[in-house]
Amino acid sequence: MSRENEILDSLFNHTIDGERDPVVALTKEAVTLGMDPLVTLFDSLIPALEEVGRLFEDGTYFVPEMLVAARAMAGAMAILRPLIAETGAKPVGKFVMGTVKGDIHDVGKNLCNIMLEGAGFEVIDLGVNVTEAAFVEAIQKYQPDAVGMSAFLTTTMTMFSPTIKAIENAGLRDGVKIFVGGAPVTQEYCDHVGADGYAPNGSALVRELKRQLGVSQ
Ligand code: B12
Repeated sequence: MSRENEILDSLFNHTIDGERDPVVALTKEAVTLGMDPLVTLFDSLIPALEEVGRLFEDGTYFVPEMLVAARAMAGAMAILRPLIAETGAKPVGKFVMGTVKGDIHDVGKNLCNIMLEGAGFEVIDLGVNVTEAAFVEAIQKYQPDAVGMSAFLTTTMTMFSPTIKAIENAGLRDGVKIFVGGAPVTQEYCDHVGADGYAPNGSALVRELKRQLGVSQ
């Protein structure tokens, strides 16, 4: 087996196991050897994270395993991201993401962002404690295909409704898909607040987003 193929295999396995140091080292070696960053991303890292998402969904993996895998992938992405931007690869879509006002939980949001970026979306992360006005401004400024709101408290998921109202009042609702998520959020609550989509985890978000935007899976 060529060294290139060995690297792709090892990257796949170390990412699934959440071993950030070897993932970073192998990614650097791939770059030094002149391997195409898109091949490294699409033939090894993304399939690994998809496998992690599958292991999570079937109950083999839990949040900690998913988090370390995502962190390992983030280490590789930090190296590859600028190189991929250089190749001029066209992102499949633009996504504005934020944790709603009053809420500072960001781990689930960040995990979604990495999954979205891994799937080829450009993500604009507004951070935590994001006001209705800040969501509206970001939609005006970045003109995303979709916006995501994360909430981890039953007291802050009540911010979805006024934020969606503010987006409607600014005349921006028709041009953007709105996704809601976070630990206490359900499909019923998504329907209740009039959002377009809910997903229980990052990989399900990517799947549902691609479906709604008509991007091939
Ligand atoms: C870590 C943690 C914290 C950390 C947050 C650190 C950080 N940087 O995020 C700290 C210590 C700061 C914290 C603070 C508080 N916390 Co807290 N926290 C947690 C804990 C243990 C884990 C949350 C987490 O990160 N999970 C890991 C991620 C990966 O979770 P996940 O749900 O699987 O994420 C996926 C989905 O949610 C989805 N998703 C997430 N966002 C989005 C967005 C979209 C658009 C979509 C589609 C999907 C999506 O995809 C994610 C990735 O796959 C939870 C327990 C729990 N069961 O959730 C409590 C929990 C959320 N916290 C709780 C509470 C009460 C608080 C505090 C009020 C405590 C206090 N008295 O101060 C404060 C509130 C601070 C604030 N104003 O926000 C309660 C909430 C109760 C409730 N139902 O309202 C929980 C449930 C704990 C409990 N059992 O009581 N917390």
